[in-house]
Amino acid sequence: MATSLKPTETMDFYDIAMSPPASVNPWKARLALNFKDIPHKTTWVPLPDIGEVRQGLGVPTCRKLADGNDFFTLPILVDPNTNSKIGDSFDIAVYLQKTYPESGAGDLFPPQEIDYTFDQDLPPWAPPLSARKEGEYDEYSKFNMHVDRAFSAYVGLMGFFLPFDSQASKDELVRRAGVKSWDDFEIKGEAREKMKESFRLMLGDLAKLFSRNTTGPFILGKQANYADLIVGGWVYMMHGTLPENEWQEVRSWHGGIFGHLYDGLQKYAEVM
Ligand SMILES: N[C@@H](CCC(=O)N[C@@H](CS)C(=O)NCC(=O)O)C(=O)O
Repeated sequence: MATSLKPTETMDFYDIAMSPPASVNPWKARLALNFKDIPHKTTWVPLPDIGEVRQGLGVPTCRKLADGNDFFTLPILVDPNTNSKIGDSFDIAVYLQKTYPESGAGDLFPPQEIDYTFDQDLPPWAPPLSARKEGEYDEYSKFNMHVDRAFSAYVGLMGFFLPFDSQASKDELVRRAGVKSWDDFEIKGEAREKMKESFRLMLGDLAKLFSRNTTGPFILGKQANYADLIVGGWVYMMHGTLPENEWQEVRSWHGGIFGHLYDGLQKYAEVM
């Protein structure tokens, strides 16, 4: 049932405990919540506890590990106004748009052609992306998948700097990756510079989408939509992880497109 009004009761939003928040899919959802002006409160879940929390809430998984087992992920949104629980960032954006169409800054999914593609496979260690059925906002869903693939190829530049709240979270990722210690995640020296250059080139391709409309900072100009928030999730992850000098470098690439996107989305980035 769609209501045109802003919801009255505060929603519960679950994100992975990090300071600053630096998890890409929760960032996409947070930007969408603020875009739709939704009152919400964040519960910070330590990475090793995500499975217990997700199962406790009774939210089915939306992603599988490479071996076919369930992968317990965040974000989750619980909306007491409609008794709904949603456990995928794309579904959260669709839910907010359909349930509260008139709330906040407008339509998250205006019809548009978003013709960016990135067709390389995911890195071998990455769990497959969530599969989606076609039928709803397909142009955006496809874009989400291509953007996730593109950035996942370079997430190695960020992983070592994830600002986890606890050693236990780091230990869990070390265990999963089968490496000896957290330090093994660091990519440095020449290998880092090479990867950064390739990352810059990938971003150059994506930047083309943002330079079609020169009134910026968003794809369609001054008004953001969910495609900007998808890229925004990654930009906020970069900001939360990359060393300051590298963040400044990335901000300045391609005429500052990604720096302007970060600044333009600040009004939807409040952490509640
Ligand atoms: N398709 C899901 C994917 C969610 C996802 O992969 N979340 C990651 C963080 S960005 C996660 O919770 N990882 C938990 C872990 O690695 O243990 C969505 O968009 O919400």
